[in-house]
Amino acid sequence: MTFSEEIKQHALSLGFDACGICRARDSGEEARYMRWLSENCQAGMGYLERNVEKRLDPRELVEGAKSIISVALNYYPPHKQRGGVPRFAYYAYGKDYHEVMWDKLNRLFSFIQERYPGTTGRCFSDTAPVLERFWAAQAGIGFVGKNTLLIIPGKGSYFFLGEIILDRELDYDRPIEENCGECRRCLTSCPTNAIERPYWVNANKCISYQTIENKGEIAPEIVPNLRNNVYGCDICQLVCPYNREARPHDTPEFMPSDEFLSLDLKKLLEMDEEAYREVFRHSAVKRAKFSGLKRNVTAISKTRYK
Ligand code: B12
Ligand code: SF4
Ligand code: SF4
Repeated sequence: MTFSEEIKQHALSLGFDACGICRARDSGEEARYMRWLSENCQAGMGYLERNVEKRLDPRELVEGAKSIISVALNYYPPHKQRGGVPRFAYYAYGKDYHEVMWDKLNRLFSFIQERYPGTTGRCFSDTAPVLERFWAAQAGIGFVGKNTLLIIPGKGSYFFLGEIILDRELDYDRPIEENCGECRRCLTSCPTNAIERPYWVNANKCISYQTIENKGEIAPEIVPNLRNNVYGCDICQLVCPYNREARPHDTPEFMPSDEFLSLDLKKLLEMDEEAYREVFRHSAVKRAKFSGLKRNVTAISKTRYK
């Protein structure tokens, strides 16, 4: 077995669902990325405008970078909220994925360093300027869908992505041939037309941006179209035919608590800061802060989907 195969095998033994490897190089994505910025699709996420050279070329981010090991971790929940209650996106059901990914990535990196002392590199999962979906596609894990999500054929798109960028040459995988074909379901189902064209999400219009990242008021034209989404949005994944093949994860940290699953509009409207801290103690929902969640609850309570 080659060292690259050993790395992939170890990644799976740590609970990752997919692992692929590609060369660290210039992504060649400059034109597309700069156009996305020039159309102001990043909305208020100013960090996407910074460190652009590093985002476009991982060798600018990690000194001596030669390879990118890309991994995916399933978060499709085995138990879901019941219908009719304010919806939290599936990715936010359990413990904050940054912590879970970080722990697993570091364990994979320790394995590599034990086998090859002197190897240097860094682990990432949504923590740095890295085009994570692009590299996952280059590493052959899946393909980028028209909703811009990384889709793994036979498994769907409910996966977190992470990388180890390191200074060793490895054996490289190839991108896969699959693509969305004629399907446009995500484009026609997005309630706010945030997927303005295939492979193009304008964050200003995206419910996920408005309910998680936006620190001000939710844009008034978005409020009537929030549906029941109180934190994040999964609509462009729920309608995707590839997600018919999604299977529940078995990562204990992502299991939702009974308290979380019992939340309804009344409980959310009445929730005080102490209860919020208790229910969402280790959760990614903390990102919106108590005031952000309250803002979202108030907004959806005014729509016809309550
Ligand atoms: C900013 C951001 C957002 C923004 C903007 C989303 C967007 N589509 O760009 C907002 C807040 C809206 C958002 C929402 C969500 N996000 Co987000 N987000 C990010 C973040 C931090 C950066 C993404 C980015 O650089 N966007 C800029 C655009 C231009 O780049 P891009 O979409 O990656 O596309 C590039 C390549 O894919 C490339 N490309 C590659 N192949 C192909 C093929 C063709 C034909 C074309 C045209 C293009 C193309 O084009 C782009 C380069 O110019 C990443 C983490 C990271 N560092 O990558 C997480 C990340 C993308 N998000 C993630 C998740 C889970 C979500 C949500 C599902 C959460 C939710 N349920 O609410 C939604 C999904 C909404 C959606 N349809 O994208 C996951 C996605 C996992 C996956 N399977 O793809 C990531 C990777 C975090 C992680 N580590 O797991 N997100
Ligand atoms: S996450 Fe929701 S609002 Fe954003 S692009 Fe997908 S369907 Fe549209
Ligand atoms: S819904 Fe259709 S077009 Fe959209 S990502 Fe899935 S397969 Fe591609």
